[in-house]
Amino acid sequence: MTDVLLVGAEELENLGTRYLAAVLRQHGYSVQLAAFSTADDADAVVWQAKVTRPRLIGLSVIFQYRAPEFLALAASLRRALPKAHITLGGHFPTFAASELLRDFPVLDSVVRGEGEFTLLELVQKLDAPAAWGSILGLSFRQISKSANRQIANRYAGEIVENPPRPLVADLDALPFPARDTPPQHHLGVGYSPLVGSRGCHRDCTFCSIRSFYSSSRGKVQRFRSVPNLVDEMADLYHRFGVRFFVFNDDEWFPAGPARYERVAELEAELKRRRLDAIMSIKCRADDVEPDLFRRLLDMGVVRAYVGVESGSDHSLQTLNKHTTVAQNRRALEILHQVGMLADFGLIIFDPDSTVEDLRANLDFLREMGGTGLAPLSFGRMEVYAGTPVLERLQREGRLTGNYMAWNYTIPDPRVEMLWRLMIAAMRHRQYENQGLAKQCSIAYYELMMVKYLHAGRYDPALGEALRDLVARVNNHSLAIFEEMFDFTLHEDIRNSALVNAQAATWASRINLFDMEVEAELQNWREQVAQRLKR
Ligand code: B12
Ligand code: SF4
Repeated sequence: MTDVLLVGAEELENLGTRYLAAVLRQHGYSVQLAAFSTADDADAVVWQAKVTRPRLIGLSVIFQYRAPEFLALAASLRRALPKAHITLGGHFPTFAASELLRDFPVLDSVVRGEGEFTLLELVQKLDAPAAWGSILGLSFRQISKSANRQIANRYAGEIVENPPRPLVADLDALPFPARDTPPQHHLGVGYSPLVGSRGCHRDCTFCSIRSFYSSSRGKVQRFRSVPNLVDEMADLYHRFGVRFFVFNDDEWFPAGPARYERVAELEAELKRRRLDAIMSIKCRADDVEPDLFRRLLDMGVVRAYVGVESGSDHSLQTLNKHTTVAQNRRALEILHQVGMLADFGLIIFDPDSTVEDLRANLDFLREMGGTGLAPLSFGRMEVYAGTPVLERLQREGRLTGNYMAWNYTIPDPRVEMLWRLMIAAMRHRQYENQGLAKQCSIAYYELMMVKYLHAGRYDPALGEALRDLVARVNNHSLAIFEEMFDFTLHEDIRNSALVNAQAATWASRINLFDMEVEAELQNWREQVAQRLKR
């Protein structure tokens, strides 16, 4: 029997559940982790629950689009363990706590915001429901003892939303995330996600990070001290041989000149500890400066994901990004000059996109993607719970669906049609894990691993071949996109037979191209794997 079972996506090691587990264990509770990365994992999770018989099961719902899968899992867990307390935590439940408790009687509670100390207090007071009203950050359904185990009666219970819990003021005071199993490996290289900070100093309209943290009292963006961060890196390096640190911070830098001080301190600390490792970070375009990024590359930061978001100044304004296209262009150019892998994604469809925005985005993609220095990533803004754009579209009466999954239509029918054509033809290539774009992205990671961790086995021809292949994929996507753009502007988009026939042609051209290039990419990856094995 265990006290707590924590369930979450494990595409990368889940840091949320690992931080929660570490704090609970520090206070003497036994905790197990379970992976629920796709709906297919449900049976294994239920089995693990039956074997370990936890008193509390916590589900980590950080991705809103997966909420239905987690709720179906909660129902199966309830059937398997009628007496266990089932709670949810993470981004989506934080903003939809009352609705979820109202609509899903299998749930006992929702932990809102940062979960470590709310969950701890809940576990401590699990057998004293009368005391739950004092647990900051908790939402729960108050139910009478007789109704307690009868799901049908649970709808009757009043939903109580306790005041929020203040943010963790000192991240150094948290224990390191629990790493029960060896890290994930790719081509023999161990890699681990970690965070050096929580929160972000900006407030883009499509992002819930700001409201997630600012719904509680405290400073929204907080940093671990450099020695504390490097202690964790050194532990992973020495204990598990981790050589690749993937920073999942929303925004890796503090605002303004403070970023120089933090980088200098980290550089000194990494040197002192002699960690021969590489890193990947996420940042904003206005963080990028040549001197800073040259220094970062020297320290082992080989990849930066830059939140570029748009190639249209109008869209950058409506997204409240506080950056310009010129800054975006400059950031990517600096990264290319410095030689750091520069990944970026564009939200080319949003509730305010116009034909002019689309044109500007296509031009930007051509300029930046034609080089093949990174696979292109572009998509539509999804309206997540807790975002400023959700509030606005709600006020404007523009949303369809419900709190589980909101949807909207772009006012200009040509732009809306372009989005529909794009997703119909490019879904696999752009958005699925096995699709060419994602596979190209992984190939670039592999290139970084040989180049920086096995320099003796690196051949620049490998880099050129990958760049050429990625440029061909990018240019193919762009050529089809241009055709779609012309089609929506000049043809009768109300003629559904014509639209469907054209969509089918694009889809089959993409499939044929992808089959050929996927085989080529596979070849390239085998060569890299061979080199790493030598
Ligand atoms: C790492 C990461 C990923 C990883 C996967 C991680 C994994 N576990 O497998 C990858 C790169 C694969 C990924 C992909 C995607 N991601 Co992502 N990702 C993140 C990121 C950057 C960090 C998560 C993290 O480690 N946080 C640090 C930990 C400590 O915080 P935490 O998880 O929030 O946990 C705390 C609280 O939430 C709470 N809590 C969480 N779970 C639980 C459970 C219980 C029981 C309790 C009590 C409390 C609790 O307590 C924890 C400790 O304080 C977040 C942004 C963020 N800051 O969280 C985005 C984020 C979660 N991702 C997001 C999105 C949109 C995606 C994608 C859909 C993007 C895309 N278009 O493809 C995909 C979907 C992936 C999938 N397969 O389902 C959005 C989610 C928005 C939403 N509301 O749905 C976020 C919030 C980014 C953003 N700025 O909007 N992602
Ligand atoms: S800069 Fe990034 S993390 Fe910060 S609010 Fe904007 S999108 Fe979210």
